[in-house]
Amino acid sequence: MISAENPHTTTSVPDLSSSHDFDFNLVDYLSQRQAVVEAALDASIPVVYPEKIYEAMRYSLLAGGKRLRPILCLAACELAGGTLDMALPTACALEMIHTMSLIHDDLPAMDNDDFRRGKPTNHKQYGEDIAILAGDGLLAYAFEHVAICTQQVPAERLLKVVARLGHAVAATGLVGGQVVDLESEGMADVTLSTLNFIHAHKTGALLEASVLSGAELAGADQHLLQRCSQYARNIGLAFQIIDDVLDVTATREELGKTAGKDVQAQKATYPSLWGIPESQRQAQRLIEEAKAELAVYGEQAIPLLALADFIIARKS
Ligand code: GRG
Repeated sequence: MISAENPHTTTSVPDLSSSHDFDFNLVDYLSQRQAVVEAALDASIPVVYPEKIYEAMRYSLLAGGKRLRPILCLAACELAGGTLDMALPTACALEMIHTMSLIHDDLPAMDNDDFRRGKPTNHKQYGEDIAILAGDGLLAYAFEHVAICTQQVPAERLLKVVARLGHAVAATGLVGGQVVDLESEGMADVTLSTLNFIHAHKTGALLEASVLSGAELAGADQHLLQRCSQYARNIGLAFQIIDDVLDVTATREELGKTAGKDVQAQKATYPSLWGIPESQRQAQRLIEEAKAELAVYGEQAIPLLALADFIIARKS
């Protein structure tokens, strides 16, 4: 859970409580929503035989993290007039998918990282064989969880959400982004359009699916889905720009993972193309545009507006 007061956290929340025009406390909102998500995730995967694989799945799933994807999903569902209960299984599934992508990303065959969310990576703890299977187990279970546990949502809406999640994970999403990322490593001439492709798929696709699935579960109309999509694309890109900046400026303790990894792996990043000040300006512009998309919905949109601010103010 992220909380400035929680000494076990690997992340910290900047004080945004007074930086917003509305009577809305983001720190309180985040810690309440994180508590809801943590409890649901904890309950979602009990440990049964063969215990080792369930423990490995839970090891990474319950290791903290900002829980941004589930929180975006819940907030979008509420914006569209739905309830938390309608979206909670999908919110958990998004975190399962995100966590499995981190487990596989950290493998020696990919980014080869030793630390994640302030702990040894899954393969360091359980070995590569179990880490691969823990990722596979989380991915498959995410879809089962949405299909079995979602209630009060018509089946045709649920089907759309399942298809959307699949699209975000497949070669049309995370997998495609990861492939181009791996191919681009060490190349000196990575263009802005390739960098945008990598991150729109590797990072943006799941963030967009988080917002859109939440809205879709509540039966959002095309107009709202369109605005949510533009909001999510903007925050997704801004999120990655800030991720790249933090890789240069933050410490391992703040990040909960190895810092300076992009330079070490000779990866093209937004700061390497633009420098840090311009990267921050671009991220700020994207966030302002994201907020403008949803500001028309007034008070209902306040949590999503504040979450957009959080994306650039975060320190981890
Ligand atoms: C999805 C089938 C399948 C395979 C995975 C490895 C891979 C293919 C894709 C890589 C995806 C990846 C790791 C993208 C990086 C996304 C990103 C910016 C992660 C950091 O997210 P935060 O900051 O992390 O939200 P926390 O720990 O807070 O949840």
